[in-house]
Amino acid sequence: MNTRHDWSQEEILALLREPLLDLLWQAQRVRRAAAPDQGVLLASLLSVKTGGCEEDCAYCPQSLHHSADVGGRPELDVEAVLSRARAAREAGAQRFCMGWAWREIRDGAPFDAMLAMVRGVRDLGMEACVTAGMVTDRQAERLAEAGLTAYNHNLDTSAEHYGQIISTRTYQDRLDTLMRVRAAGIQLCCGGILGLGETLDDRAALLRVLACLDPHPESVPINTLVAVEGTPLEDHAPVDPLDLVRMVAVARILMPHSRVRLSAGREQLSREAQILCLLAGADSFFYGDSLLTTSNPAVEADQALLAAAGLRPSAPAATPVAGAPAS
Ligand code: SAM
Ligand code: DTB
Ligand code: SF4
Repeated sequence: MNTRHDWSQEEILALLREPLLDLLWQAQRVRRAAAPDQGVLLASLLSVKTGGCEEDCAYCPQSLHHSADVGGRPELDVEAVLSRARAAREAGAQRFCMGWAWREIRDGAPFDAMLAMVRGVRDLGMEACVTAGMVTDRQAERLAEAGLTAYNHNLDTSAEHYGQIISTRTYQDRLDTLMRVRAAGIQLCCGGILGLGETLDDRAALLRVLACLDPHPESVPINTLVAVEGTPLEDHAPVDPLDLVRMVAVARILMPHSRVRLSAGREQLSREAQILCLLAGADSFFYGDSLLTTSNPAVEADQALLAAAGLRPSAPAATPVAGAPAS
């Protein structure tokens, strides 16, 4: 399949505006040609360090700048995190994602603990993902040496709309971190959020930045805003699920080989809307009862969702032989 990195804003806008059934048809064709037998990647999420973040992201309940700041939960230690990772593996997750409410990684004991967590998750035979803000070149290298599979760092919206949502860092800061992560040989997990008051042009612009990265981000999380009380966006209207379906379908068409992940906001979606997203080419979702600070559909409901859609999880995490290093 011809994978492109030169999509124009007009081409992407035209796709976002296509009649829905034509768009779904195209997305499904791309999906089947690119990855005919691939199952759904189940990723579990855990907040290791919650709240008290210096950044002012308007959507986020973990920012110090908002009254919703959810600080006060103790920072988890390596053993606590690994026992949650083991439980996620038992429940069927292939990837374990760990979050820190930091503006940037700083060297020291918490970073050393992060590296131990990454090694531990990999030793369980799972993929490991970290999201912890900005990184230096050396920190990215150390994460790579620890075996980190992917680093999550979202662009969230278009460069034009970004300033309405975050003032404490720039779009370029975000892009610089993405380049450092990539240079260290770690996969990129990078996507955005619908429902931030953005226009269709902003959505197309976000997709264009992602689809013009070469290579494309290996994972593209598509979140819909969870409007948390006490954040500046608490009164934002819910996103129309069909707009999410369109966003997923266009992401699939632009980035045929990337994992497109249904992320925050899935609790607000009916079973049928989620199945439409899967038809539109989503091939991953967050799996487990909670995201970072908000809730997520129950594991049993997600097992039933996969069964109803006739889909299977992608190859389960291997149970490593005792004493053998994870590959
Ligand atoms: N502090 C790090 C950072 O911002 O990169 C990592 C954690 S941060 C919570 C991870 C991502 O969660 C954000 O980039 C954003 O896309 C998403 N997120 C946070 N709050 C959200 C909300 N209320 N609704 C939807 N997505 C949200
Ligand atoms: C991503 O794109 N979404 C996840 C994960 N990457 C880190 C986080 C969603 C957070 C939703 C709000 C919360 O639970 O605090
Ligand atoms: Fe901090 Fe990340 Fe929340 Fe922004 S999204 S306030 S950087 S935890």
